[in-house]
This record gives sequence, structure tokens and C-alpha cells, in this order.
Amino acid sequence: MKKFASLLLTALLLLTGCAKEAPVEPSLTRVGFSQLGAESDWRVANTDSMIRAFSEENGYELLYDNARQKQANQLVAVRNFIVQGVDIIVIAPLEETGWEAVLQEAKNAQIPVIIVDREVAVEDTELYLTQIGSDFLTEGLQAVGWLENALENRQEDVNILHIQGTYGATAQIQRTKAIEDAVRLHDNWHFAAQLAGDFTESKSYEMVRDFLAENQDIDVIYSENDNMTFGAMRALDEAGITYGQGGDVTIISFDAARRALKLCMEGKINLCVECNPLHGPRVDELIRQYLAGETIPKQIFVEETVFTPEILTPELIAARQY
Ligand code: GZL
Repeated sequence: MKKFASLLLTALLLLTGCAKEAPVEPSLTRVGFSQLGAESDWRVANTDSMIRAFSEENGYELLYDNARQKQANQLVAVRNFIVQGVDIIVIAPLEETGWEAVLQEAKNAQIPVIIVDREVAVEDTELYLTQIGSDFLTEGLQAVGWLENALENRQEDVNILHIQGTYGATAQIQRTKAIEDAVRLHDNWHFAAQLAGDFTESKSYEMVRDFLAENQDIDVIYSENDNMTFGAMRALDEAGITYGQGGDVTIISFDAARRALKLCMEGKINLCVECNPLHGPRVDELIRQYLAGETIPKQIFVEETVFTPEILTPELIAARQY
């Protein structure tokens, strides 16, 4: 009897408009984000930016996976996102190749994919919505242009120690292309060695330490990220080799993370090439544009600059976000 009375009362309240409809929670956009690892200051800043952007306050439910620098882990993560039926997949790919199958599976599941930071090399660009990141070749060309000016048509041999990032990553491929093309162009520029630093401080330290044990005739270090630069500087210190402004070795470093900018301001790094990691708000905006039915460019490059000791101040560095 009580149940009937309760149902009757509810019906009356609804019919008379007295019952308050339970507020309908706006549905959250479910994003699956596959991050490649946590190998560098840059990557930590990038992850922080992405996680802040995909907050519940911003209207997202974030499924996050750190692949610990293994593409196989990224492929597992993306497949999990597909099974869980997320609305959007965002991938920061470790390397360019090996993505066709899983991107096709996402397409078959009608889940759009945004590529952030590095790029994927696939024939069919319809397998992803857009790629947003840095123009890594332009970064390299800015470094080479600065070095050409710094050397002021020096005729003697220029021995370059090239510390490369993770092989097959767009940042490595294109920063390498810039310096390799320049070495081909300048008859007196030579590679003392090209070392595999994998974008990490520890690997770079080991490789440079072992190299310096055999050969200390270097004029320039072209290091494809700041953390490898920090490792190289430790090895140079141990070998008693000076570097930076007025030193024996000129150092060029990519990323322009705060730690590197401070060393640059002190004259210990000659050139910091910015590689901006703050993609969270950018990807958030792209998702909103997509959900609003707007057309999105297939590739988006972010604006970046370079820093030398002359232009750096404590205030400028303090104002930087990473
Ligand atoms: C560049 C990014 C690179 C950084 C490194 O966008 O992919 O990966 O330059 C990071 O610090 O490891």
C-alpha cells in the first residue's frame, strides 16, 4: 500500500511540476592519453600541461598511460582506450613508425586520434585528426644558422660532437638532418662522433665520458635535448674541459627548459633552442573545435625561439612556465 502511495505522490509532484528534476551532469569527454615516457624535463612539463588541461573542471575524464619509453606499451594503451570506448585518443608517439595498425583500429572504432609533440609516419593521414607539435627541422636550422655566425667563416677544422635523441623520434630525425646537412655543406665541419643519448642525462653522460676517454679534440657539442647536455657537461667537468662562453667547447642545446636557461644565462651553454612542451591548452582547444564540428588543419606547428646568454635575465627565466 505504502509503495502505491509513494508512486502516486511522485506522479502528482512531477505532473504539477513541483518535483525538481535531478540536475543532469554535463557528460565528461573521455580522453585516452598515451604519453611516451618521463625521460626529460621537457617530457615532465609536457605531461603536467596535458594532465592540467584534461581535468574534470575542464569537462574531461582522463585515462592516462605512461609507456616508459616503449612503443609496445603505447600500442597496448591505445588498444585499451579503444576497448574502453573513449571519445578521443591523444598520442605522444615515441617513434614515427609502427602506428598504422592501431590507428586503423581506432578509425574502425570511430574514435578520432590527435598526435601531439612528435609525428607518426603513416601513408594515410586520414588515420588521425591532426598532428600538433614543434617544427624540429626549423629548430635545427636555427641552431646551425647561429653556429655559422658564431664561427664567423672559421677556416680551421670544426670538430662537432653530436649527441642524438631517441632514434626514430621526429625530434631526433629532424634535428639530426639540420646538422648533417650543414656538415655536408661546410668542408671544414666534421663529426668527432655521433652518440646515441636517447634524450636522457644518464645515457649521454656515459657516452660522452667514454668518448672523451679516447678523444678530447672537440670544438662544438650539438646536443638534441637539455638533459643530454647536462650529462655531457658532467663528463666535460670530469675531463677538465671548459665549455660555454670563453670555454674550449661551444654548447648548443634543444628544449630551453628552465635548468638549461639558467646555465645559458651563466654562459655555460652558448645557445638554447626552444622546444615548447605546453601542448595541453592547445590540444584542449583542438578537441573543443572538433566537437563543435569545426575544420582542423592536418598539421599545426607551435611558435618557438632561441636564447643566448646576452638576452637572458632572472626575470625572463622566472616568467617561463617550464
Ligand atoms: C620534442 C620532444 C623531445 C624533447 C626531449 O618535442 O619530443 O623529447 O626535445 C624529449 O627533451 O625527450
